[in-house]
Amino acid sequence: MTTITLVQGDITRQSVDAIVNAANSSLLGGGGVDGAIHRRGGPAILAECRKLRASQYGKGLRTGQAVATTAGELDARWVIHTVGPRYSHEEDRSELLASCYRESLRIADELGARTVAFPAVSAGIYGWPMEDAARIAVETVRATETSVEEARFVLFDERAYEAFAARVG
Ligand code: AR6
Repeated sequence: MTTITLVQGDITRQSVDAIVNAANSSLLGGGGVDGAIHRRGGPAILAECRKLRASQYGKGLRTGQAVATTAGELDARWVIHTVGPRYSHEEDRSELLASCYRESLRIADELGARTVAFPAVSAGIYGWPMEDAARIAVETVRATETSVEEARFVLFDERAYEAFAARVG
């Protein structure tokens, strides 16, 4: 059984086996959580991302997929980079967002990570409404078979925390 826990705060301050990054397909950094992880984690993470681009991911990481690097100076062993979908009013992309959580947990299992911190993927720059992002995140983690013991959602502000708390109950 995976225990879901909620924390309001900065994901780069978490002490866990793996920290999930809301990345983009370039894997070369950006704003939001991505920027914060690379800033605090230092250059080792970006160096590994560049190697991944040069080897398996020449065209970038596809939306809904995940890949791991070391965690540099973060208090974690790995960063799992996943690419959330941009929110669309025309198209239902929920399945791609669910895939981010499933694939991140699958990679965590491959690594042997037991504690994993997640941000609210797609709910910032990618524009996903927070309540719906929280629903998809919590439902997907609950429905995924995994050896991860703790899935810790780390929510930056109170509104995000409340949205997740309403789902976790
Ligand atoms: N700790 C925890 N949560 C955070 C932190 C932090 N340090 N910083 C922001 N958040 P976002 P996305 C929250 O924009 O929507 C990047 O440029 C934030 O308030 O980081 O998936 C990438 O390179 C929001 O609730 O990710 C991509 O281009 C949530 O984390 C793009 O943004 C996700 O916001 C990805 O956009």
